[in-house]
Amino acid sequence: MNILKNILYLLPAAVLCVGCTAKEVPSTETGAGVHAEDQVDENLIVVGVSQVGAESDWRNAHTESIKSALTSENGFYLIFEDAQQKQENQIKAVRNFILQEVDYIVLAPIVETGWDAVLQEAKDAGIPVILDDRLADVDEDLYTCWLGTNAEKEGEDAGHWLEDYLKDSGRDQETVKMVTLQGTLGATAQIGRTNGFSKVLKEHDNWEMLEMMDGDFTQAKGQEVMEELLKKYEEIDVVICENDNMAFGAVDAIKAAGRTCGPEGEITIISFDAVRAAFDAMIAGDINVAFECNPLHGPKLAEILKTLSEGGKVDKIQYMEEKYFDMTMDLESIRETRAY
Ligand code: GYE
Repeated sequence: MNILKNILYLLPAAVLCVGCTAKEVPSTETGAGVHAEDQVDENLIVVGVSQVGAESDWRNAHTESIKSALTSENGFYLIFEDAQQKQENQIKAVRNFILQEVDYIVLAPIVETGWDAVLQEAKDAGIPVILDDRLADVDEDLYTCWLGTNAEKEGEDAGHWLEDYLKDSGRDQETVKMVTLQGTLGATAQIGRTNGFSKVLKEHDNWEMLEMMDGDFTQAKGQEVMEELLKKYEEIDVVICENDNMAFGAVDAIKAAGRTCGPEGEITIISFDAVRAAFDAMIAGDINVAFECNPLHGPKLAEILKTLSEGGKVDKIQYMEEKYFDMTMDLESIRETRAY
């Protein structure tokens, strides 16, 4: 049976459904976008996804994974909005999804705070919200479930890795001076990695955290912040970079300052994500270790949406599986198996 369903969308941002039949897709959006109407197969699950931006390799892999899972062949009609790292754009996107009467909203909240009002609006409209990647600090009944990474565990694992590394190199009794390039302040991945590492830091009187600075998860900001820290502190033994892209920026800053890093250098670099370029950096001897953060959420997300649309229940919190990689492993072979 073909029933026409009205969905409102902004043409340039929408991933169009080609060759579908049925549901009508009109638009009411104001602003610069082109308004259009489209027909959507009534059987497709209409999903509005509000993505943070394109600030890192991880983020691009995450976007790709979602786009390739939520296709019309798989039973979805995807409306994808890139917020360009601005919370106000995400709030606008969610409000548009509500107007468009999508079946589900998937939100990767840039930071944890500031979502109460808009998520209440989604709830009032009867549209389930799935939080993906990062959490929102809201009442639990404002979202159906959360799929993401255990960033606190990643941070703690990094601390334990450093313990072992210093011990193996006979430096566990020395004073170790470190700095942290933090991700976007207030983002789940930042909060978790900082807190997780801090737990281990507190257990070591000889570990000295000189300063933590916001590098916004980008390579450019990571480099800028590292340049500043190198000028400020003569001795830095360890740099904790809360994602790979900031680590790449930090490596550039360290080299430009005539300093060395990696397993053979004076500064140990710890990173998170383990994207393919991080394997290159580890193989080149620039980064010591990368803690995996798996961005391939698409298939799991599709499974959650299918289950919900069939009236099934899903776990409230779902973590992605993750490992870590360092120079003691066969990085060249592992690199070949990496999907991102
Ligand atoms: O580590 C970073 C990205 O939220 C887990 O965001 C994600 C983080 C990821 O920009 O590279």
